[in-house]
Amino acid sequence: MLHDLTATPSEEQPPVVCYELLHTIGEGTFAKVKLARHVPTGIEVAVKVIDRHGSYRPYREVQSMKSLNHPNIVQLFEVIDTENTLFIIMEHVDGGNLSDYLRDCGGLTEHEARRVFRQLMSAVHYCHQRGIVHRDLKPRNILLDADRNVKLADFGLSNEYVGRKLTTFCGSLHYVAPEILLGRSYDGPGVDVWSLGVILFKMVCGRLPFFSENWRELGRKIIKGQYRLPFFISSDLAALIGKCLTVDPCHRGTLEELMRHTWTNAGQEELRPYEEPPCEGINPQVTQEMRNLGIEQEKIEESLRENKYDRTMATYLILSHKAPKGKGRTILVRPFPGTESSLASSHVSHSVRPSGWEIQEPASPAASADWSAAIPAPTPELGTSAPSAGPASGTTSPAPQLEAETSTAFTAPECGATSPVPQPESGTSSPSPQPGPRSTVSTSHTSGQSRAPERQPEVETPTSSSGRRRGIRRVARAFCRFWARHLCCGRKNKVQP
Ligand code: 24R
Repeated sequence: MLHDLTATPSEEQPPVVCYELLHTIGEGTFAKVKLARHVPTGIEVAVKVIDRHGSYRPYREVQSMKSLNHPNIVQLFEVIDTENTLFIIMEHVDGGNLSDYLRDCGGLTEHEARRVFRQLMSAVHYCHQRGIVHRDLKPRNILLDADRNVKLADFGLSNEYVGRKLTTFCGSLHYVAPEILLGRSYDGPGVDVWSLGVILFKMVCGRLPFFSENWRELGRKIIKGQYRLPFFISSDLAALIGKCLTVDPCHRGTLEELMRHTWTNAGQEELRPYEEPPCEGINPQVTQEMRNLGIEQEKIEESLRENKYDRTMATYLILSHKAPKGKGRTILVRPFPGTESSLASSHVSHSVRPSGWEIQEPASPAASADWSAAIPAPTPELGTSAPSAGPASGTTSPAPQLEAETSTAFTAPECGATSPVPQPESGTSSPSPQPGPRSTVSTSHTSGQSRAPERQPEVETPTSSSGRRRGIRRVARAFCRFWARHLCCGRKNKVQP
């Protein structure tokens, strides 16, 4: 049980039981996340339990989340600070995380990936608009609700970046931008864009763009921006990935450019920045429910007006967040004191909308289709392979590197950061994209679009049996499309989108 520790318990006033802690749903280096039940309402929440004496800086996470209110970002409800432990009470997202989802389904079609990526870009752009950089974007921190809508979580490594260069060496190695590995000071948004590129690559290719069993080799590949695209990737997607995975942060795509990109908006309305709904004041239906729970109106108004994130505000937000689907309701909540300076807008309004409200597209038919016809896997292409970012080519690829997902986030002190990955050899420059039997597409060092070179079929084998079958079927379908394009229309060496 988690009691309201702000109230001083006494004989007459026993501690108020706020949350019934259930089981652990996530465990990290500095924290664990438990499923809990909000006792007054019976609604499930997630409680992040942080040991205050670790090297971790918990208040940055709280400060970031207090200025965020977006349908694709996990909502903060309450902060309970004790002598040894910080409890962060948040929205519980019941569909698990993207990493597990990709493990089970062996990768997404471009259509499915587009839906996820659009929601993710909307959430990250919203953070950047409020002067916040996440710095630990990876599938494990991207949660999915029951409708497979994105809920961005874990702002434990986030920071404010407005008007300054950051120097903290942090992130998860396979998703970290080259400039961080090089120990250079960096702009916030650019490192999130790089991580988005790695995530997008992993969603569609079923493996990481940069991988090696050896950290030194891995660091070298990231710093050189050397990765290999599978043949079935469309040229628009290849171009978008290239914009993200551009080694030089000055030439890397911006989030606005990604949101306007052809691939992002194929078959969709152009993705626009999320706009906070107009503030409509405190919701009377919710305050009525709270009065029924014995909470006075004045207490509710004071808690919301002062952005207290206490038990009263939590009850309001929890009831609002789990509102029945339908017309949204809004309250006005001022940003956490001291964040005004870095906030793009002066208000954070807690609009009440069904989860995943902002970009809700019908789940793609492929997502639920049962591809019952087992299509034989294509014969793995033989031949030498250029140094690759993934497993050796010419052989059946081993399972995508899922264990790489669990590489722990690391962070070094703000100044005097030391890089755990050795510096790259001096004088090496990444080769320009070289079409050939096994193409290696390096990232362009300019913002120019690298043409996706001719690509040969390769077999990607997801781990779980059903995921493996789906993954093989997906590659087989792409293989058939590939040859159909080349056999029927006779166009050589031109990869059609
Ligand atoms: C549901 C699951 C797992 N984690 C969460 N939820 N809902 C969270 C919210 C969450 C909020 S902050 C946070 C996690 C976090 N995690 O900072 C879940 C649902 N199913 N299974 C799991 C069905 C970090 C890190 N990213 C610390 C804990 C380890 C992961």
